[in-house]
Amino acid sequence: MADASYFDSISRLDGQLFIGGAFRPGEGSRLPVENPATGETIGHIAAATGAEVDAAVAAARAAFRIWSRELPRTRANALHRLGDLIAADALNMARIMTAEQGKPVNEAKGEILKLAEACHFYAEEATRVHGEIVPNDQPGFQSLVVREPIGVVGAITPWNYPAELVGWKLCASLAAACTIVIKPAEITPYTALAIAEKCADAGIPAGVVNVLTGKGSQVGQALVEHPHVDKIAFTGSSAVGLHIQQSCPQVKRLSLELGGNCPLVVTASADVAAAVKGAARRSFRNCGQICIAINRIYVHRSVYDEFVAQLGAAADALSVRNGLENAAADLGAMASGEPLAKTKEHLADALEKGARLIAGGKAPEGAEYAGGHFFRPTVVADCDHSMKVMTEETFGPLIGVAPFDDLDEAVRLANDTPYGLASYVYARDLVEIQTLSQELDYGNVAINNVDAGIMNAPYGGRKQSGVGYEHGREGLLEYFNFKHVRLHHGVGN
Ligand code: TAP
Repeated sequence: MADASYFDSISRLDGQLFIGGAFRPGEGSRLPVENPATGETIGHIAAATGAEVDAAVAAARAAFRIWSRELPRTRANALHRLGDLIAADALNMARIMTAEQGKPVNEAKGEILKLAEACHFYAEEATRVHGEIVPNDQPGFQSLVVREPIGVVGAITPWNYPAELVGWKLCASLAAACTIVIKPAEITPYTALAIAEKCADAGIPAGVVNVLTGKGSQVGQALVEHPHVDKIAFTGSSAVGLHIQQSCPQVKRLSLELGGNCPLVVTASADVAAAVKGAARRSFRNCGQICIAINRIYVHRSVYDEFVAQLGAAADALSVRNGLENAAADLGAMASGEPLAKTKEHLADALEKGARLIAGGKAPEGAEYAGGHFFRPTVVADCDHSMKVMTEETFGPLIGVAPFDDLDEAVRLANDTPYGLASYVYARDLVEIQTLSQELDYGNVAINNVDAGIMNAPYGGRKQSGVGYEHGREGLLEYFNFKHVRLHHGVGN
């Protein structure tokens, strides 16, 4: 039985909003939050009202005047304190996350510790925001390019990585001297509220960080439309991202980190065992509810049968358990009935169109699974692009596999999608590696590994996978305006 102290944290945060440096009970209606492994209601969030949205934005705007004048080192120190506090409470925060999201506690703890790392990374970056001096054509002039924080950021985040996807926006905002109003996903609000608690404990000044709970179509949309929100940093589906872009009534900075439909190409020269290990990890971790999950795999015909058999065995070997009770399970519950239903729909579609079921294909059996959203890791082979699993984002523990005969065909199939977030390659031949890294039309290409994102390199999509970057210097620059100061000093005239 898991330690239940996380439940006290959830009770303390129940129905609370974090505005102007203090928690307060929300005045709006209550929405239930479910443990996806059991179907039990673990608490309720407040649907923030229009007045509460205004109050949070006003608090962020007032705080911006002070925060943006702080020395970079002061903001860096605050971020370091935040990172230390989060790391120190990682297990409790992980259990909060598992209770609302379903991923096993060890995996959730890994995410919390990566959030702590992000705090420290952005703390260091805060002190390294440089401008530029640009040469002028006339003597006696100097052009300075100065970076100034954008202002108030509205951050809207999904449920699959409830800590990191909030954290990247929070840390970059704080490092850049912006202030932030966060609207986490309706089904995973407590992780964001727990982060707000840590911000208060770290002494981050009142109003710099605010958290509003509620529905995206109401609270999220209110931030998008708010005249005093200067930038929207959104992570979520391409459909909602497009809606935000189209419904934003003012000219406003937007970063949109959207959906994926990520391919893996396994060539004839690949280390097949390594490719199978990578595919199993990046297809099924977090139940495939990852924007950069491998959704579809193209394997050279010469190693196809071997790869399919090994991937099926690897999928069958993974454990699916209640992630609160079994911290080290490979997969927990899916976050809600919605991605589970889509997974089943994509599976039925593939089987109907002639795909071969290799592994999984159903929920695990037994009383432990009766109330939750569970599904076995599933592999289907002999797929083609008439099937949804090969052309749409599944966002579940389902992977489609297809053979290819030459590299041109692999590139064409891999790029045959409106998405452009991440792609993967297993190959040992240098020409194959160079060709694929050049030709794959994706923001991230991982070769002989499946960790496409690291904290100090830019992470972003192209095409319908979004605009803008998180991570790295590029991610931080998303939170600045550039100002050109052209000075006529007359020296050398
Ligand atoms: P969405 O349904 O798009 O929801 C994302 C967030 O937007 C939630 O907080 C949601 O609130 C809110 N929202 C919904 N309608 C809104 C509106 N009209 N105005 C403003 N906000 C609104 O995505 P999801 O199902 O939570 O997450 C899965 C998707 O996120 C996948 O497509 C995945 O690929 C993508 N994703 C992308 C990345 C990167 S880095 N590219 C990373 C992770 C996930 P509610 O929760 O209340 O609906």
